[in-house]
This record gives sequence, C-alpha cells and structure tokens, in this order.
Amino acid sequence: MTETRVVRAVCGHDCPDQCSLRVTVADGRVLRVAGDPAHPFTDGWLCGKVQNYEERVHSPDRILTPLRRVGPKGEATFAPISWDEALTEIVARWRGVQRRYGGEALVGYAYSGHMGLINRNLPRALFHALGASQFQTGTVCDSAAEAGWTRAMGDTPGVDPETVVESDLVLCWGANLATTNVHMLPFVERARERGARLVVVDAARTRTARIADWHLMPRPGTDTALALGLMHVIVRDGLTDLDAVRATSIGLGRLIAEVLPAYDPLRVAAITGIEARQVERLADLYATAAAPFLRIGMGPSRHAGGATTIWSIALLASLVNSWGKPGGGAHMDSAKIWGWNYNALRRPDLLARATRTINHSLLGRALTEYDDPPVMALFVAANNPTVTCPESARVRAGLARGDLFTVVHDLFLTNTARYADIVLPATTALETDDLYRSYGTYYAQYADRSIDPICGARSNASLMSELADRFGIDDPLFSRSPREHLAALLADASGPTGALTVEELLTGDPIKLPWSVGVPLARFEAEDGLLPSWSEPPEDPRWPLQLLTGPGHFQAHTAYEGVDRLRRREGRPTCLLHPTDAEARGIRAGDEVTIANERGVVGLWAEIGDGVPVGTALVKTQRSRAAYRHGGPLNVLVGDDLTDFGAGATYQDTRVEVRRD
Ligand SMILES: Nc1nc2c(c(=O)[nH]1)N[C@H]1C(S)=C(S)[C@@H](COP(=O)(O)OP(=O)(O)OC[C@H]3O[C@@H](n4cnc5c(=O)[nH]c(N)nc54)[C@H](O)[C@@H]3O)O[C@H]1N2
Ligand SMILES: Nc1nc2c(c(=O)[nH]1)N[C@H]1C(S)=C(S)[C@@H](COP(=O)(O)OP(=O)(O)OC[C@H]3O[C@@H](n4cnc5c(=O)[nH]c(N)nc54)[C@H](O)[C@@H]3O)O[C@H]1N2
Ligand SMILES: [Mo]
Repeated sequence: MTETRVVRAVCGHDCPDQCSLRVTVADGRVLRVAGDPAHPFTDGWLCGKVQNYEERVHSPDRILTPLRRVGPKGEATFAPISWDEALTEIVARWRGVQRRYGGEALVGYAYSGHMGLINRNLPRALFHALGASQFQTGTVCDSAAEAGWTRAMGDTPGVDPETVVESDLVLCWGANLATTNVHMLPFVERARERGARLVVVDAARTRTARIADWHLMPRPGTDTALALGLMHVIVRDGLTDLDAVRATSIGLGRLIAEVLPAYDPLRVAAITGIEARQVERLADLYATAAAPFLRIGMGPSRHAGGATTIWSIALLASLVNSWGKPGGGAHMDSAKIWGWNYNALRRPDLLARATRTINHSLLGRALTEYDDPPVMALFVAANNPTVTCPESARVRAGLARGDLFTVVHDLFLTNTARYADIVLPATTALETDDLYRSYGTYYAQYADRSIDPICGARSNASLMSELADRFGIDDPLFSRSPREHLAALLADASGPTGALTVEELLTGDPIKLPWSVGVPLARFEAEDGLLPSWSEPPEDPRWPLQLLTGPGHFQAHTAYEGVDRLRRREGRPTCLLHPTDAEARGIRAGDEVTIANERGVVGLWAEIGDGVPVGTALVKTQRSRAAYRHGGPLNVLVGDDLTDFGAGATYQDTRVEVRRD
C-alpha cells in the first residue's frame, strides 16, 4: 500500500521570505506542497511560483542523466553518459588544465539557485582546494546595495520585518514587495489596519505601488537626489531633533553645510521628475511619523551611482531618529544578524596560495579577455549566466570558445547548459538535506530531504564530495554528515547564532534568532571623507530611452522556466512604454517591437501605459533566448560597467531605442 506522508521542508529559492513548507510525498514523489502554518512569516500560504512546486520537481523538462556534447557549442546536441564517465572526464580535463595553465585557469562557482548553506558553500571549498580563481559573488545582485548600506550603518542589520506592524508610516523605496517579498505584505497590511500609510517610491507602477496609499515615480537613477532633497526639507523646516541625530552620527554638520544646500525641492524636481510640493510632502510625512519603517529594495542600487543611492536612502532613517522605536528603523535585508562560521564550509584555508578574483558581473570579459592565465575550465552551478549576467552576448562568446571546457550542473537545459561540454543533473532543494537562514527575516530552519534525488540527480553537496574524492582531497569536510556540518557552522559562531545548538536545528522547527537592533552610528560622511551627492549620468542621443528591468512575478529570474504553467502565467515578454514615447514612435499596444542599442537587439511586444516615467522602457524578468521574437536575451543590451563602489552591476543604466517592426 502506498504510504502518504507529510514532511517539512524549506523553499530553497533566492527570496527573502525563505518559506517553510509542508510537503506531501508518496512513492518517492512530491504530491503537494503547502505553506507551513507553524512558521509565523510563511503563515500557511505560498507564492504563485511555489504553490504547485510538484510541477517543478517532476517537470518533464528536468535533465535525467549526465550529458556529453556531441555537436557545436550552443546547439544543445548531447548524448547521455553515465555518472562515472562524466566525472572521469571532468577530473582528467581539470587536471590537464591545472598542469598546463595552473589552477587559476579553472573557475568554479555556485550561486543562488540553492540557498541552503551546505549546498551553496561547499563548491567554494572544492575550488579552493583545487587552487582555482576565486569568484566574487553577489555582484550581479546585492553587492552595491550591501556596500551602500554598510557605509551608512556599518554592521547594523535590518530591523525585523515583522515589527512593521507597529509602524505608522511604511516607506517602501525601490522594493516590489508584492513580487519579491510577498510574505511581508500581510504584516504591512496589519499596520495599515491600525492606521499606517504605505508610500512607495518606485520608478515603475509595480503591483506594490498599485496597492499603496501614495506612489511617487522618480526617473530611474535619480533617487540619490530625492533622498538628499528630503534631507534638505527635513533640516530646513526643523522637522527633526538635530541634537539627537548628532549624538548617533558622524559628518552631519558637513552634510548640512556642503551638500544639502544644492538639493532644494525645485532642483530635485527637475532631476527626479517628482513635483517640488510632493518632495516637501514626503519629507513632512516621513519626518513627522511616530515610527516610520523604511523598506529599501535593491532596484535603485543598479546604477552607476547606485551604492551612494542606498547610502543616501538608508541615512534618512537616522536623520529622523527612527531607529530603536518599535516599528521604526530600516530594513534592506537581515543577513547581518547571522554569525555562522561560514568559513567552516567555504574553507578559504584550503587555497594553498592567493589566486585572482573574478567578478561575477564580468564573467564575459573573464572568458574572452583574461589571459594570465586564460580561463580554460569553467564549472557553473545554480545560476544561468548567459541570461542573467551583464553583457550576455560576451558571456556566450566566451562559452562558445572551442578550447574552453565547461561543466554545467543544473536541473534544466538552460541557455548556459546548451554551451556545456558536460551537463550534470542537479536536484531541487526538496531532494537534499540543508540548513537555511533567511536574508529577509530572522528565521533559520534545517530540513532533511523530502524525497530521494530523482533519477540519480546529485545535489551540489554530493557532487562536491564525489569530485573531492576523485581528486584525492582527503579533508574530512567533504565526507561530513549534515549534523557534522551544522556543528562546524556553530563552532565559533558569533552573536546570538552562537547560542543555537545542533539538536535544536535538527528538530526541523523554524527558529527565530533573538536579536533586537539598537540605534546605529550613522555615517553621513564616509571614512574617506566623501559625502553623498548625485551626478547626472551621460546622455547618448542615439539611445534616448532608459531600460528598466527586474524580477518577474511568476518567473523569478530564470529558475522557474522549467514550469509550463508559470511560463504561461508570466505571458509573452513585453516592453512597457509611456504613451508619449509610444506615440512618438508610432507604436500601439500589442505591436511587435525591437529594443536595440550598440550591443544587441531583442524582439518582443509593446505595452503602453503611464506606469513608467516618460523616457523609460520597462521589461520584466529574465528569460531564455527562445522566449523572445528574435535576438536576446535581454542582457545582450546591458553593459558591464560597475557601480561607484561595491562592484555591482548597473543594469538600469542601459540606454536603448525601441522601434516598431
Ligand atoms: N537585466 C537584469 N539582469 C539581472 C537582474 C535584473 O534585475 N535585471 N537581476 C540580477 C539578480 S538580482 C540576480 S540574483 C541574478 C540571478 O541570476 P541567476 O543566479 O542566474 O539565477 P537564475 O536565473 O534563477 O538561475 C538559477 C539556476 O539554478 C538552477 N538551480 C536551482 N537549484 C539548483 C541546485 O540546487 N543546484 C544547481 N546546480 N542548480 C540549481 C536553476 O534551475 C536555474 O537554472 O540575475 C541578475 N540579472
Ligand atoms: N518572487 C521573487 N522573489 C524574489 C526574486 C524573484 O526573482 N522573484 N528575486 C530575489 C532576488 S535575487 C533579489 S536581488 C530580490 C530583488 O528584489 P527587490 O529588492 O524588490 O529588487 P528589484 O525587483 O530588482 O527592484 C525593486 C524595484 O526597484 C525599482 N527600481 C529600479 N530602478 C529604480 C530606481 O532607479 N529608482 C527607484 N525608485 N526604483 C527603481 C524597480 O522598478 C522595482 O520595482 O528579490 C528576491 N526575491
Ligand atoms: Mo538577486
């Protein structure tokens, strides 16, 4: 008789909510997935992407066996091979590269397809042991935002998102909660039931903006000016207790004397496109709220001046003395609350001598230009760089090199996997054991696998163990049980994390870290004396429109492309233009259009509406090339310039033209 069981699991996707799951399984199959009511943030419900998760786990598109390339790179002509053949070939080829070019010619990385600490970090240890080039992760995502936040506030983490309930004004700045942090919204709604207002500052009228009490829509890339304009009004009108601010900050006097005079509401209006009286009104609302909660998103950080933008926005919370008040303070993420001994898994000590670091955002350049030594072997797991990296045509050109040996470990035959010499089938998070710690809440949770790996697919962790074994790396790390990994993560753990125990984690219960954020020391002046300011990005008359991109509602980057229902729900790829821009180009809704710049072209369909400022073209989510009418993927349009500091990608600075086909 078939036994049906309900087991607990954790959603392994890259999302701040990190939901707790109840998984119904029978005969080694996942029948249903539901949100766990025992997890206060998940609260028993799931987002549109994960509520039918059995469709992803058992998708007919999953790779079922290792594959070896038998045709030209990029054409996805593969023949099935055994695991033994695949791993034997990988070891032989990597050894050959190490001998001929040195370890640095090898690059391996796993990114955020799997957020479990063991599966995400163990690959780093293997590549350290192999003496490979190191990979600077996060630069396609949050490194600029993190650097901006840290400049403002040091190691202070974001306040607990659940405390938003006690706020009377929620200012959500460049974060699209309804799509990228859905489980926070009910907490915001509870605050609103108690009288709070929700104000959204976003360069597009997102799902979150549509439900807000007030939406301000600045021109993308101008938020630094808006933040400094708000400070100008707050100081000018005496809306804050400056003595209290001074007691918990550095550089306020210089900011007031040297920076703020240039950001009067009229100038800010000219820069941002937001009327001066609205700048005044927002300053007044924010500064006079009893406990304003500032939720900062990553969107505004992805510009040339993006790290300074986050620095400036984050400082607002200190300027109005909102830290330390229940419901007040700021939240971008909560990662800094955790004090795990991550190096127990990453093991930088296994690297015998220092090697160069390659920025994730510059992968295309690394593959096509670096020659000391050239990259000769690449291992990619848990990300899809031919679609999601800047300069994606350059990434593809690199992967097309006949002399590059590429291994891709994924569940699906992604655009990147099409270029692989060897493809290895990966598991979903439900087929692995791992410890998860949220970067958006204060919860951590351990989960055993819900089912055994499908058709012999391997988790990142088991693949690393097998490779380490074949390379003769005898460090005990690679044969540790999950329990031993947890013990290592907790040994030397700092802060409240250090008080957690292995036994407590192994219960599989969601555990909330007891942490309450104090009042941080705010740095209006950086350690090197720099003050925040806004500068006009260069215009290029050939490309009059600014491309705005971000995660889609049903397609989180490309991780759900293997699910037919979600592809259909996201719909065909569109480009939203303001009616003024559409009319000037003779474009009507539904027209076939091409977005172009000097780097490439992407064919999709037009949408028209005033949900973006004039001069902006909005395209949601990242998709494989096949999703577009021609050209693509979207990031062929995106350059690889880095942010002012934090070495992040600048997707939103992409200049384009849109024409009707
Ligand atoms: N233009 C533009 N580009 C962007 C962005 C943007 O806003 N605009 N956003 C950027 C951001 S924030 C990010 S984080 C990146 C995300 O970009 P990527 O890191 O490339 O993320 P995904 O596209 O989700 O690809 C994750 C892959 O991991 C695979 N995977 C899932 N679980 C596992 C596992 O356990 N093991 C292995 N081996 N594979 C697994 C999935 O099948 C999927 O193919 O994109 C960036 N690119
Ligand atoms: N469901 C789901 N959840 C996710 C993800 C997903 O793909 N799907 N991705 C995860 C990942 S990897 C990340 S990094 C986070 C990202 O989640 P968020 O932090 O929300 O970041 P984005 O969605 O990239 O951008 C947020 C908003 O910023 C706006 N924006 C862009 N540029 C500007 C600007 O210059 N000024 C202003 N004011 N607004 C601007 C965009 O219109 C967008 O609505 O979400 C995570 N959560
Ligand atoms: Mo991200």
